[in-house]
Amino acid sequence: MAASECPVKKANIGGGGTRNRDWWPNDLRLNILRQHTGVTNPQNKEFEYAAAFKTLDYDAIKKDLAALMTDSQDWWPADHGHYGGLFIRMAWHSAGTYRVTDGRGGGGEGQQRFAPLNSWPDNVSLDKARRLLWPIKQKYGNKISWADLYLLTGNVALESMGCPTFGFAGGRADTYEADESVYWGGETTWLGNDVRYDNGREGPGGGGSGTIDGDEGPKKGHSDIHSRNLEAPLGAAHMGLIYVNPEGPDGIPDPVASARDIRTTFGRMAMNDEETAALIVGGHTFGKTHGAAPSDNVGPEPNAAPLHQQGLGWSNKHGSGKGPDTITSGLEVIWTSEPNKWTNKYLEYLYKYEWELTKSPAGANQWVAKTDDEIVPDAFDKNKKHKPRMLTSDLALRFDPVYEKITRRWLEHPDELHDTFTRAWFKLLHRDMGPRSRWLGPEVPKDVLLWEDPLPAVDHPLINETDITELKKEILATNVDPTNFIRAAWAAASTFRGGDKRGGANGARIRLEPQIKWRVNNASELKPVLSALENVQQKFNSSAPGGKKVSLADLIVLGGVAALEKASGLPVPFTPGRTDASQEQTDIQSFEHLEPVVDGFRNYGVGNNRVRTEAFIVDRAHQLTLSAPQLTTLVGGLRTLNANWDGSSYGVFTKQPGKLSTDFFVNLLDMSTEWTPTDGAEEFFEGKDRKSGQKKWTATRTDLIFGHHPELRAVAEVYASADAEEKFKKDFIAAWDKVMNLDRFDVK
Ligand code: HEB
Repeated sequence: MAASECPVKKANIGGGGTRNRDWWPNDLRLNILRQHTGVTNPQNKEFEYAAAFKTLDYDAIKKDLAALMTDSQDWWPADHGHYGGLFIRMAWHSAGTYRVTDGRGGGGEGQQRFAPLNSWPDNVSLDKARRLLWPIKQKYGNKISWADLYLLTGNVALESMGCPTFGFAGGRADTYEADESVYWGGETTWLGNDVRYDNGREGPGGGGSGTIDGDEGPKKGHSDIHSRNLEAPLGAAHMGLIYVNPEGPDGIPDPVASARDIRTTFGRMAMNDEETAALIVGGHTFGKTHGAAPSDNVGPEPNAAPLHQQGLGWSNKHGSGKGPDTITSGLEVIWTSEPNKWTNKYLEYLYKYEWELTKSPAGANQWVAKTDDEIVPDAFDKNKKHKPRMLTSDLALRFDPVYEKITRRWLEHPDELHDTFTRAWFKLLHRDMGPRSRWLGPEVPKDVLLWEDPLPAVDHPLINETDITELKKEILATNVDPTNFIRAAWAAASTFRGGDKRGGANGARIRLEPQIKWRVNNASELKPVLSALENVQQKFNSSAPGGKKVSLADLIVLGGVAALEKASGLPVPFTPGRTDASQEQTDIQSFEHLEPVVDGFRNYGVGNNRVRTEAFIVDRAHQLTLSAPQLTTLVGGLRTLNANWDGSSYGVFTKQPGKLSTDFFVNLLDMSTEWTPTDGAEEFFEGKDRKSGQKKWTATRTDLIFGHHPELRAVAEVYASADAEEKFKKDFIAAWDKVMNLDRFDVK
C-alpha cells in the first residue's frame, strides 16, 4: 500500500504515525490479554447481565419480535412481507462462526456489531437486519444484550413461520469492542483462501477435526477441491464467509465437492452429518437469496462506508437499491413456493426435479429446476412466478451419498427432520455458552444434552471448614510428593477455555478418556495422585443417605490448595461444590479438541515455523482469561513450584524447587547469567555464569520470553525486586484461585 493511502501513518496526533506493529509485525501480541476490560465497557461496575436479564419481560419482547416480522419498513422492505428469512440468517451467521477446534467465534459476545464481522462479505444486508431490531433493543435496554437478541430473534422468526423450536436460553453478555483474539485466516483479500488451503492439514483423527498446529510444522497442502485440507482451527472455506462458497468450492459448481467442504466446515462447528443436513434443509426452507444485478453496483462495506451512512454499508445503486433490487450474495434463488412457512417443500423439490446449471442476474452459478412449473411466488410482484432454484451447496444434500441417505429419509418423515433441525439449531445457538448454570430464561429445555458437557447435581451437604482442614491433612499425609498435587490440579483446571467456556476442573474429567491419556498429563505420574485422592475420598465419604461426601473434583483442587499452602506458607482459598461426571457424560471426540499441543505453563511442547512457542502461551493465557501480569505471576510461580509436566528443570531457576518464591524472576534478570541456545531452532537454552563459564540453568523459549518481551519484562522486574516477595505470593495465589474456579459458573 502506498503511503498516501494510509493517512493514519501520517497523522501527526496521538495514536498516529508508524506504530510498533508496523515496525515489528512479528512481535508477540499481548493485546488479546487486555480486551473487554472496564475501560471499554460503558456499564456500571456493578452491572450484572444475568441479573438484568432476569427482569426482562420475556413474553412481551417475544410478542414485539413476532410483530416486527411482518412490520415491513420502507427503508428495507420485507421479502414476501416477512423478515423471518433475513433474521434466521442473521442469527445463524452470528452463531455460525463458532468452531469447536479452539472454542472461539460464535454468538456469545454480540460481535456481529464489530469489525471484521460487521463487514464480512458473507454478512451483506445483515447490517439492515440488526438495524431493524434497534427499536426493540432500545425499548428493553440493558435487560437484553445484542448477543441474546440476535439469537432470540432467529428463534422467534422460526416460531412465527410455524416451526416450533427446542427452546432458548439467554445469558450472553455483550462486549463493546472488536474481539482480536480469533484467527480468521492469514489471507489479505476478502474471499481469498490461499493461506488456509496451503497450510491445511488434517488434525489427529482427521475428518474435519484439527489442532491449532502440531509440532511437525505445516504440510504443504494443495488446492484440489476434491482432496484439499482446511487449516485448523478455521471453520470456513474462504476469508469472510461463515462456511462454504454457495456456488461450490472456489466457485466451481460441483455438488459432490461442495459436500466435502460442507462436511469439513460444519464438522469444525461440532455438527455431524445429520445435524449439518438438517440445518441446511431447515434454514433454506425459508426466505430467498438476493442477486438482482451485478455486485459492482454495491458500495463499500460498513467499516469502509462513508460517515453519513451511519454504520450501514453496501449501498446499492441498482434501481431502488432495496426490495426487488436487492443485491446480497449475488445469487437469485427462492427455494420453495411458501418461503414463510415451515414445510417439507425444500426436500420435495430437491428430489422431484432435475437441475440445470444457470447464472443469476449477477452472473453467479446457480441451478434451476428442469420444468415448466412456475410455482414460486415473487417476493414483491404478485403477478410474477418463478421456477424452483437451488444453490450448488443445496444440491450437495442430494448428490453426496451420505447426505442423500439422510435427506431421502426425511422426505418421507418430515417429523424426524423437524426434530433433528430444531435440536441442531438449539445446539448451534448455545454451543458456546458453557454449562447449564449459565442458561437463563423460561425456555431452557429440560432435556440434558451430551454436547453441554453435563455435570451431575450436588446431592449431598458440602464439606465445611473443619472437613476442609481435615482433608488437607489427609492429603498431605499420603506418600505423594506435594508437587504432584499441584500438577494434577493445574492439569485439571487449565483445560478451561474462555471461548466456549468448556473444560475446567469440575466434573473430574481428568480421570476419564480422553484426558487421562493426554501426553501432557503424564499418566504415569498422574494416576498414583488420583488413586491417593480416591483413597482419601473413600475414607471420608459416608455411605449413609444424606451423609458427608466429597467429590473427587473437589479433592483434586483441594490437593493443589494443600500443596500450595505448604509451599507458600500462606492460606489458599478453596470453594467446594464440584461434582464428578461419568464417562457416559463425556463426549470423548469433543473433548479431544481441548488437548494442548503446546502448553507453556507446564513447559510442554514446542512451536513451529509459523507459531513460535511463546505465542502458544499467550493463546492459552487468553483462553484462561488471564491478564499479562497474571500470566507472568503464574509462570514464575509454577516454575519454582517445580510443576513442569515431566518434572524437567527447564525454567526452574531456584535452589529450592517446590517452594513458592520469586527466584524465577530474580535469576532470570540476574546480569551475571549469559544465555545461549543449545539447539538450531533456538527452543532450548543454557544459562552460564559470565565469569566462571559454569552452567547454572536451562530454559525454554517460554521461560526466556519474560526477559525478552518489554512488557513481560516490566512485570518480571516488579516481581524480581527486593520488596516483592509478599506481593508475588499473594498475586500468585489469587491467580491460581482464579484458574481453579474459572468453570464455577454455579457460584459466580
Ligand atoms: Fe443459507 C440465505 C448460503 C447454510 C439459513 N444462504 C442464504 C444465501 C446464501 C446462503 C448464498 C443468500 C443470501 C442473500 O440474501 O443473498 N447457507 C448458504 C450456504 C450454507 C448455508 C453456502 C452452507 C451450506 N443457511 C444455512 C444454514 C441456515 C441458513 C445452516 C440456517 C439454519 N440462508 C438461511 C436463510 C436464508 C439464507 C434463512 C434466507 C435469508 C433471507 O431470506 O433474506
